[in-house]
Amino acid sequence: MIFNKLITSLISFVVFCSQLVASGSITGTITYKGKIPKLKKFDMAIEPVCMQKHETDPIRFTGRSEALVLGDGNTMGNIFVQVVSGLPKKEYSSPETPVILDQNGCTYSPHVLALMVDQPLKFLNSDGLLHNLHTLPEENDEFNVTMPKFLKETIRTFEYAEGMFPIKCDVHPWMGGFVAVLDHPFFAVTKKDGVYKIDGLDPGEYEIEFWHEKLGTRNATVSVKEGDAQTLDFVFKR
Ligand SMILES: [Cu+2]
Repeated sequence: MIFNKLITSLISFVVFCSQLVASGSITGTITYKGKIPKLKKFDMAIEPVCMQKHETDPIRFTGRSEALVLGDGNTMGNIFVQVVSGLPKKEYSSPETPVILDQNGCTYSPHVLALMVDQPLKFLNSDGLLHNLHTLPEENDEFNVTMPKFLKETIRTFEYAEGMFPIKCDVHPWMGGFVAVLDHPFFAVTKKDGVYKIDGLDPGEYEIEFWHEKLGTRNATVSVKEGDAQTLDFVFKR
């Protein structure tokens, strides 16, 4: 009897606690509206290994296709979504799990990535070719690392929060990508389906920024209630 009561109180306590911390989320799909620019082809002739990797995926040859990756219904990939205001002022710990950037088929996979301050960024060299990793940040230290064909991976971290900056390979002029460093975990990068989700948000009013490498940034505000899953779709118009 006492045991049952104890269990009941324990359950109510757990439910009470979970309500206290019920966080909200923002999710949505990003789509493109406008003229689709003509895609220019990469010329990878100097690297037959990479050309072969793209034989079955000719779209990946197209230089601008990385800048405009569209899925069914013109959903947009490579959109960086982040909360830019409304967050409580506090320090967030960085994950120890590395973010992976693979040099594969002489392209960066992913083309756009975001990670937290001090979170490891692990660069892989699946191509087994000579690449180099050259970042062009403004706040963080620039690095220019040679990745010889025998070097399978190398790890770097970033000291300061910073918006999107380019990374490029000086060996293959078409290879380029973008990296952003954040001091909070409320961000996402879309894949081809254009879907993003940011969760773990306290109730509040947030400003969300959508970034695209050519179209720049757009902002929207959204109000999140306790335990709420808010939908915020966005259309990039050109
Ligand atoms: Cu390269």
